[in-house]
Formats: sequence, structure tokens, C-alpha cells
Amino acid sequence: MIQPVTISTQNGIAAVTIDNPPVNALSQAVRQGLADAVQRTEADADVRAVVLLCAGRTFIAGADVREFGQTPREPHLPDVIDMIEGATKPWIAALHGTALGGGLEVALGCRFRLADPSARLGLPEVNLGLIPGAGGTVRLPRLVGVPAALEMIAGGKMVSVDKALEMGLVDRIVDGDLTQAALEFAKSAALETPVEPLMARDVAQSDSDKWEAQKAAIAKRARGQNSPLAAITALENALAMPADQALAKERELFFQLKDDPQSLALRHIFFAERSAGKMPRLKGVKPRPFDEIGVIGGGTMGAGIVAACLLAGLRVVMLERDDESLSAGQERVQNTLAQSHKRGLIDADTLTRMQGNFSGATDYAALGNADLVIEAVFEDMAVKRDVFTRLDAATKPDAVLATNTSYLDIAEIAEAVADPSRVSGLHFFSPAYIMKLLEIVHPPKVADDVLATGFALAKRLGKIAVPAGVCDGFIGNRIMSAYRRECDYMLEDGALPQDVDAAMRDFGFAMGIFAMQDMAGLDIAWAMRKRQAATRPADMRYVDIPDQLCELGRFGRKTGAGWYDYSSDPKGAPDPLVEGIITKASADKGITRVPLSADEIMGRIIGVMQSEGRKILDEGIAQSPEAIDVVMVNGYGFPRWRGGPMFMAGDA
Ligand code: T1G
Ligand code: NAD
Repeated sequence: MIQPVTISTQNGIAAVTIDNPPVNALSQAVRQGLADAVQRTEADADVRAVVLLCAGRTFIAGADVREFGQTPREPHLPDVIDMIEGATKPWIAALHGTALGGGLEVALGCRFRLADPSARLGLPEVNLGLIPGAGGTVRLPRLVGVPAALEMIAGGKMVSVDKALEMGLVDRIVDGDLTQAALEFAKSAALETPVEPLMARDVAQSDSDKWEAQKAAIAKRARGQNSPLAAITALENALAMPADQALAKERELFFQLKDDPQSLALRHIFFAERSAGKMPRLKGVKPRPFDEIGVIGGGTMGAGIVAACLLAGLRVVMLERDDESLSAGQERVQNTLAQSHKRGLIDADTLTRMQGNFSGATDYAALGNADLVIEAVFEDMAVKRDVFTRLDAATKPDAVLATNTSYLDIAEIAEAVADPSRVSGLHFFSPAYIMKLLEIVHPPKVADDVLATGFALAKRLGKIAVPAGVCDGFIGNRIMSAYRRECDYMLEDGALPQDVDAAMRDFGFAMGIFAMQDMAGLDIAWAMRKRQAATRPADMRYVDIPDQLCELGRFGRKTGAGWYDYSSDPKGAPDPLVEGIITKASADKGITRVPLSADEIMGRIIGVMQSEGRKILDEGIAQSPEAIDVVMVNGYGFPRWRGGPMFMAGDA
């Protein structure tokens, strides 16, 4: 068996290298290798210091999450880290890529931490429904202080190396060859100054008002997820108890959480997000190059897609139907870039470069060099087919053409061009420069390398790509249409919009379905219902309450009123007019209204998601139940810590 941990000693410095692709996870073999490395370097009289390195693209990215379902095997990580911390020869961790979870905990066991400029550090266990389980909640506050430690552990976000240096989390940022620099550092005088191991240090008390406020903010953000609250408990233990006691408590909490359904759900989504985008038919298929992107339509979605591409460093041409619409679209894009700059996501030079990569046009000739064109015009088949006919004439024959339609038949759109094999669906979610999800829709005639180009674009934009077959609404919108329909039924049966939305928020959704419709606009779904009217089965229950709202011009936030009234309260207030329409609808159908409990409401919503999900799987629209869960969690606010509707059904 290949040893994932090797030692080479030169001039009294031992280099311990971990090589366990793809992310140097702390599998049992790696832990054993590290424990052996401590014993061997301690026993070797020639060794004065040890440098810990990782081969490949990253430092240790954590414990091996795949081992969590198994019985823990020795050596256990806390023991290995204690050995490193207790070693008489100082260990220096050389960090590149991502030092995460158990990986950062190992680095905290080392006396010094050097990092290259691209490194990122974090304790993201909370995102897996856990807390650090190998000393992170005890050693980190002793190094960076309790408030900073809590933010890292309860937030689960990575910090840049500059931030890490500022916090004292790393001792030095190394430009150039990290290994050489670490070996030089190990020989340097720096080691002559004894450095107290973190476990032996005291924890600095923090300002109690700030501490209470910080804890309250984290508890509010948790919205039903346990692990952020457990992180607070662990840090309180670190503050109140001797280090070894706090460590034992941390371990106890860690094992409690490891078997908690929330952690099982979050681990399911972690791996589902990494498997959902893999299409067997695309194995080894090379995507087409895409340096210049064209986007047709500069409205809500078009402008968002342009911004996403610019923020990813691509050149973009936006095409609109007239000058007025073009300048409105350009303004939307410029505002988004300015916002990103204001929030420190991009610096001034980058902003200027991105503005230089952006141009607008109303003449299709401007798309002559585009490698990939994404259409985001009105949700109308005739308008879209007309656009694709013009694109067919204006673009290079090998340019990829994609539509961002929410519901329309992409095969029918593709027939508007001479070579339908270059047409696919790239279904973004609003706002397109923020939402991580991208449904890649594959009409029957699409070429493999055209699809592969969509996946390559998704990776470039940092999106989670999920393949979907052609049907009304693909995966996400189809399931949403189904549970929105069920919610409309519940309005007639006895509920009000605020009841349904409250039940969904308590369940863990960021927003209820009626508030979400008001945000997206009621007009898109209305257009879809009108289109479906001709083919709707006569015996199918139909609720016309949303149609009545639309006929009154209540399209949601953009018209000041929809399911809620936004005239007096920007968050939206229940509207007696809407309640009147609802109770009359029940009466007109002779339905006796019966109040519905939150459990009944959620039972019906999740039930419909699961049954529609099974139909979608049967029809091959989605590749796996995991794919459906990834879509619902990343596109429709389904609470991550519940894993998704199919996971809840035990189907995934
Ligand atoms: N364990 C096992 N497999 C892992 C893994 C891990 N920790 N991290 C990644 N992989 C696999 C992943 O499934 C994929 O496999 C491949 O590596 C590439 O990943 C005691 C208990 C490191 C930022 O939460 O955030 O330590 O699909 O596609 O986009 O306190 O992976 O190719 O077969 O995501 O470049 C804490 C999790 C663990 C970090 C790289 N650590 N990983 O992102 O590649 S808990 C984490 C990531 C812990 C201790 C506790 C990301 C990444 P496959 P990828 P990427
Ligand atoms: P929108 O009304 O905000 O923008 C549409 C833009 O297209 C307008 O600026 C209009 O001037 C332009 N346009 C119309 N016809 C054109 C033509 N022939 N040539 C060039 N430009 C033209 O609409 P939107 O919300 O951005 O939706 C666009 C598409 O994206 C629709 O197919 C919609 O279903 C889909 N979509 C919308 C959302 C959402 O949440 N709004 C999410 C995903 C997908």
C-alpha cells in the first residue's frame, strides 16, 4: 500500500509530506502516518525541527468525511495533534490551497504556520452540521481571541491569508517557493525563541456586551440549524474551563452532532453537490472555448448573467432591442459591479478591467465573435424563436447558443436554427450573479461538447451545475409549480398566505412561497398558466385566486402589491382585500374553510415535492434524487440542514 505520509531529512530538518489526493483528507492512513512521523522524528537525534507539507493542490482539507459513517479507528485525530504539539522538535506547517477543519486543527498543533499568498483557512465543520472535533474550539480562541474564533467556527467561512496574518493565525506569508521558505525558516533563529503550545495558553476574556450580541446574531442566523449553537457552547466552554476539560467537552459535542439527522443531511448535500453535475455521457468530452460571451436581453436576468460573467473575468456583449432598453440594462450591470467594488469583492483595477470587458449593442453584428450566447428575453416562444433565427445568421457556426427560459420547450426553440445541436438551456436563478444554481437543460438534439461547454461555464462562474431534461419547468420550476399549486389549494381549504409562509419559515425556508412570488413577480407564472389553459385537464382542480390578483395588476413588489401589500410596510403586510378574494373563492366552490396547522401545511408541501420528484426521476428529467435535492436547496431555499425533499423521503 502507498504510504500517504513520507519523511525526508536534510541538514537536520525533517520534511513530512502528506500525499492523499484529491484534498489530502485525514484518512486513517494519514493519521497513522503522522503519528509515526512524530515518533520517528522525535527518536532521530539529527532532527532539530519538522516541516509539515502537502503534495498536490491543497494542504489538508479536513477529516475524511467519507469515514464518518464508519466506526472511528485509531489513531484518533486529537491524539495525533497532541503528539505534534507535545513534540520536543518544533513543527512548522506550510499551508497552500485550503487548510480546513481537521487540517487547520493540525496546523494549530504546530508551533508555527507559514502560508503562500493564495492560501485560505477555515473551520467549516458547521456546514456539515458539526463543530471542530480535534481541538479547534480550544486552540483557536487561544491564538486569535474568542470573538474571532467564534466568527470562524460558527460562520464556517474561509478567511484569506491576509486576514489570517492580521488575526495572528499565520506567522508569515511566503512569496515564491513555500517548501524552500519553510525549510529555511526551520533552520532559522526563529526557533530559538521558545513558543508556548496553544493548549498551555490562557484565553483572553472578551467584552461581555459584544460577546452577548455576537452570540445573539449567530443564534438568529441559525434558523433551526443546531451546529452554530453548538459552536457557541464550545466557545463558552473554552472561556470557562481549563483547556483539557474544554477539549473533552468539544469531543462529546462533536460525537453528538456527528450522528444528528442534521449532520447526516448536510453531509448528504455536500456529496450530492459534487456528484449531481456529473453526466456519464460527458466523460472525457472537451468543451468548446468561450472567451467572449453574448447575452440577449438586459432585464432582471440578462443583466445578472452579464454581471456574473464579468465578475468571472469574461468579455461580454449585451444586446438589447433598442437604445433605451440597452442603457437601462447597462445601468443595471454597472450598479452590480459598483456594489461588488463597494463590498470589497473587487478592487478598483479589477472594476476598471471588468468595465472594459463589457460592451452593449442593438445590432446582432456585434455578436459575430461570440463563442457562447445566452438569451434572456421575454418568456414568449415567438419572441425567443425570432431571436434564435437572428442569432443563427449573426453568430459563428460553432458558437454555442443557450436560452435562459424558465418553462418553454427548448427543443422547439432549437428548431429555429439550422443546427439545433448547438442549442442548450442554461437556466440561471435570480439574482444570477449570486445564486449558485445553474440548471443545464439538454434538448434531444444537443451535442455533447455543447453541453460540456455549459458545465465548463458553470465551473468558471462558480456555479453548481445540475443537468435537467426538457419538460415544463425542468426540475426546479416544475416542482415549485406543483407545491405552489398545492399552496393555492390550501388557500381555498382554509389557510391564508401568511399562514403558509410562516410555516415554511419555521421549517427553515428563508422565505415563504407567497412572499417569494411577490419578489420574483406574479406575471411570469400567470403567463405560464394562460399558456397551459388550453391543455389543462378539465377535471384538474384549478384555483384562480392568483389570476384574480394579476387581473388587478398586483404583480408583487414591482407593483407595490401582490399577495401582500407593500405600500405601508416594505416587508409586506397581509391585505384584507386578498383575504376577501380567498374566502369568496372558497365560498364560490362550496368549500368550508378549516384552519390548517403548520405541520399539515408542511406535510402537504413536502409530500408534493417528493411525489413530483419521483415523477421527474421516472421520466429521466433528473439523473438522481441527489440532483433534485441540490436544485431545491440551492435554487428554492429548501433548508440545507434538512437535506432536501428526496433525502427526507429516504429516496437519496
Ligand atoms: N473528505 C472527503 N472527501 C473530500 C473532502 C473531505 N473533507 N473534501 C473534499 N473531498 C472530495 C470531494 O468529495 C471531491 O470528490 C473531491 O474531494 C474534490 O472536492 C475533526 C471533523 C477542499 C474547498 O468541510 O470544502 O475536519 O467528487 O469538488 O471545488 O474537526 O472540497 O472528486 O469524488 O469540492 O476544489 C472539514 C470540505 C471536514 C472541507 C475543494 N472540511 N471540502 O473544493 O473540489 S470535517 C471541510 C471542501 C473535519 C475535524 C472535522 C472542498 C475544497 P469527487 P471538490 P473544490
Ligand atoms: P425582464 O422583463 O426583466 O427582461 C427581459 C429583457 O429582454 C427586457 O429588457 C427587454 O427589453 C429584452 N428583450 C425583449 N425582447 C427582446 C428582443 N427581441 N431582443 C433583445 N432584447 C429583448 O425579464 P427577466 O425576468 O429577465 O426574464 C428573462 C428570461 O429569463 C425569461 O425567459 C424568464 O422566464 C427567464 N427567467 C426569469 C427568472 C426571474 O426570476 N425573473 C429566473 C430564471 C429565468
